[in-house]
Amino acid sequence: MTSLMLSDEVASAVADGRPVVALESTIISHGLPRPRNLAAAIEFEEILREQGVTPATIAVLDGVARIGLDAEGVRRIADDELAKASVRDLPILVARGASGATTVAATAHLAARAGIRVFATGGLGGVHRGASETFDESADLSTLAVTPITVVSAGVKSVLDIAATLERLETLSVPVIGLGTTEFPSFWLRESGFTLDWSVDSPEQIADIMAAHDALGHGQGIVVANPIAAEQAWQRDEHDRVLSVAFAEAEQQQIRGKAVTPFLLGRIVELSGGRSLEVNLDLARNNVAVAGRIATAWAARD
Ligand code: PSU
Ligand code: MN
Repeated sequence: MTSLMLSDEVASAVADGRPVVALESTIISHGLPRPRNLAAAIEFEEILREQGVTPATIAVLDGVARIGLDAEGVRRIADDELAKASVRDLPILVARGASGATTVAATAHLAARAGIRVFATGGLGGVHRGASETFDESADLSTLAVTPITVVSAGVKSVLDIAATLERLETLSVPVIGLGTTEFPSFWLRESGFTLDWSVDSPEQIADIMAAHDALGHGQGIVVANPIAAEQAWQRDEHDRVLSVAFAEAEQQQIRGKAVTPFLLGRIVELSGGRSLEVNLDLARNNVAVAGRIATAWAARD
């Protein structure tokens, strides 16, 4: 049974030690609206190719975990109604011959299995507000505790509990390193109010840390926090206004449990007149570009 398959392009890049960056499919299937999502998926790959980096977009298609998609595969993650797949869903999809869009957790797991060391996403999953009662914490965190991959993100959305997310990453011994910042970013904004212990200025320094991490026998992931450029960030007062309206509506309409985040995210795009989506696309592009530079620095070490 072929359960995991690398595209020819990704297989040869990994075998030759050339730079490769993994890309997730849940952000395409569930995180961005159609038809912008297909354009974004194609653009993310293009940003990497322009740097001489091989993109490896990951998804489960017809029971095969695919590392590197062809054009039809990319179209499917954007257009088809794919289930959101985290790590625990992978064996079920494979055994049934089914398809799914992989979360950060599932993408990181599969990428690491394929020998890929760098991964770009938009925002990480984390600890949800109210998690002390609901126990709702993304498997992104527990997976990064056991998966040796460097994930570039713009932090986590302010709809999550950022303080608790950072505490959990500390407990799980996952390093969080600011790139050009000493503050953990909050997705649409450069700031969150939470200071990071470590900050570097260059992709080469991240590659140095990855090498030291390996030399020490560490098997965790590394989170690189890459804030959106100041001129691209959402205006703070608009961000605060939209989020407070969205939270108030969720409360009034008694939205509960797993329905809360999709409700909030949908309302945030509507209430901002699409501005939050433009910021989302910009920060994702930036993360892909930075991941490409880290993968290039990493490949240059050998
Ligand atoms: N955060 C975002 N956009 C996203 C996601 C998170 O800003 O699209 C997606 C990612 O795929 C992430 C997943 O891995 O949501 C986390 O979902 P959960 O909380 O159900 O683990
Ligand atoms: Mn959850």
